[in-house]
Amino acid sequence: MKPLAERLFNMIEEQGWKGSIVSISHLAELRNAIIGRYEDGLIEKTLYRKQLGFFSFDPPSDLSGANSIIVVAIPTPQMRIVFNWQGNRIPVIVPPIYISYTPRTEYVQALLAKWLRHEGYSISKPRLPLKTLAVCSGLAEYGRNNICYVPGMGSFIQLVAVLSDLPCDTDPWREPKQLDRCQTCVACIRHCPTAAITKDRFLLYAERCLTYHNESANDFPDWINPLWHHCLIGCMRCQTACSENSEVKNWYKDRAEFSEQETGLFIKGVPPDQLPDETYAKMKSLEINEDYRLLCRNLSLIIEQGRSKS
Ligand code: B12
Ligand code: SF4
Ligand code: SF4
Repeated sequence: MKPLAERLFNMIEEQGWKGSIVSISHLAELRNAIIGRYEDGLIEKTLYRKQLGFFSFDPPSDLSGANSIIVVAIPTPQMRIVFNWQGNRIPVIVPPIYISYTPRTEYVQALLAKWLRHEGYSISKPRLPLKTLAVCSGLAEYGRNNICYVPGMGSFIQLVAVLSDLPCDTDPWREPKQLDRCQTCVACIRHCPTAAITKDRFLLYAERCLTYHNESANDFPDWINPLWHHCLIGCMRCQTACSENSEVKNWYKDRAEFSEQETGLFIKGVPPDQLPDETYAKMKSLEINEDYRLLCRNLSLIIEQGRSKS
């Protein structure tokens, strides 16, 4: 009989995913990678509070004898949604992971829980920095854009983790590693509209990242040029510019099309409960975690750009 961890990773690979397992003793290093940098003043205060404050680096209280952290990368395409407006069909991209983010996480965690339960083990759901975990577990490597890449999947992945009492016999933990390709490349620096990626340090200036701002309901700072927005949410510039993504960068799933009338309702910001039933159902079926009003605002910006170009 093959060792348990090997059988677990066979099951993960049968799903088309890739995974790794490290000892739970590395919670301290994960803490230091984030909180250490924050305490050294390298992470901006507001961004830390809003985006990173939810992490927990303590052993789980709902799982005694936790031994390991399992991390999985799931290949995830971009989604394309078509909006009809003033006689034009306008395809708008939703970057990988935004659509069905929570159901995908829950599905992966439930499958791991079921498989492990059958073998006599349990899981707990962590709140950990998943890129640091994926890279230090050997599953992924960092690009200069601070996004992580898995061989054969590029950066078009969603990361999911669980804590488990499954023993971790071989521990592949390592120091963070950068893609070799970055040694001779600066494409993401050149294509990043906001100068969030720089040569002066590896750590992203995340407070400048367009995604940080268009995921927020706050007004945009003055220095953001509205023409920079090109996705319904988030930004794809540093991922599509990257040669490491050449195999996946044209991977889209067409998800929905909204008529001229429906698009008009979104642009006006008509509240979800006042949308026609069919439009509401279509919008809900997208399973985008983000706030509806925020998506309407971002869509208006993209449509407005089309107008200013024509
Ligand atoms: C907070 C957050 C954000 C914030 C802040 C991003 C940031 N860089 O911190 C904002 C809103 C800006 C954001 C944006 C995006 N995000 Co986000 N985000 C997260 C979240 C919740 C935490 C990320 C985190 O740990 N940040 C803290 C910083 C300090 O860690 P870090 O970025 O890994 O930085 C490390 C390196 O810089 C390293 N380092 C420092 N110096 C050096 C030097 C060398 C040589 C090396 C090798 C390393 C190294 O040390 C740091 C700590 O380990 C995770 C989900 C999760 N639970 O982990 C998703 C997550 C990271 N996001 C994700 C995605 C997809 C995105 C976007 C691509 C969305 C989009 N635009 O479409 C962008 C990418 C922007 C970018 N270039 O990073 C995915 C990443 C998938 C992937 N392929 O990597 C995640 C993992 C969600 C998921 N479940 O899959 N995100
Ligand atoms: S674009 Fe170039 S520098 Fe940036 S992550 Fe990709 S390979 Fe590295
Ligand atoms: S997601 Fe966009 S704004 Fe953020 S680092 Fe990448 S290119 Fe720059």
